[in-house]
Amino acid sequence: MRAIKGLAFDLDGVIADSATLHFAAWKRLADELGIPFTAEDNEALKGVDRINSLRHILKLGQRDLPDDEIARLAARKNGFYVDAISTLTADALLPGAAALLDEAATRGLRIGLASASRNAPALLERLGVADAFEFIADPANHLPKPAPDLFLACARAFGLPPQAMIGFEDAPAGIEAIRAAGFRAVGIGETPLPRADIQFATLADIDLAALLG
Ligand code: B16
Ligand code: MG
Repeated sequence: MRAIKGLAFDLDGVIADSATLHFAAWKRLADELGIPFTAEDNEALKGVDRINSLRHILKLGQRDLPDDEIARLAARKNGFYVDAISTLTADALLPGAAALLDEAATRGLRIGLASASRNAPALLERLGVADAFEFIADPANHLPKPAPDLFLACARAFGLPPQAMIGFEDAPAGIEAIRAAGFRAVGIGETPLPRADIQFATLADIDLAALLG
């Protein structure tokens, strides 16, 4: 087996405790539109990019809207979300995130971010971990998950083959993206991710030496 030399992390639900903030922002928009939207409905949106998330909610409400109205609503949701993250601090890091990033850096691993969120750079700054990431894949320039593109961009940036990379994800769409990229897929969170190679409840449960071995 080829040695692992690089890690690519999802952000919301893996590094940052921000998935609940995305849900709250979508819920507020759905309420305004009179579309019933539950935490269970929200599971299908995890890791899904902004416009496709909104299209999913509109489908739940059997609404068909013109593209300019969809763009306006997506911007409105983003305003709610940007407000919500504007006051976050390192307290919003998920358990084990800071320690794992530190240990990975100490071991000389390359560290990239493969998030669908266009707010990722701002959120990393708020969390105080922006400097831990050598590369941030830009979702504006890549196909959304479950396409492998965001993860492959990390491998390419590091000049590493997919077999030398591990991806970390909390969402089914993200696990599919990691698999399609040819990385090893580590699932994070309590919700079962049967397509992951291995799953941990949080990053704090990972023994990095064992995972690399
Ligand atoms: P934005 P991840 C994803 O981030 C979130 O899981 C998903 O809920 C969100 O819709 C998507 O980012 C887009 O975020 O609206 O901020 O561009 O999990 O891929 O880090
Ligand atoms: Mg996620």
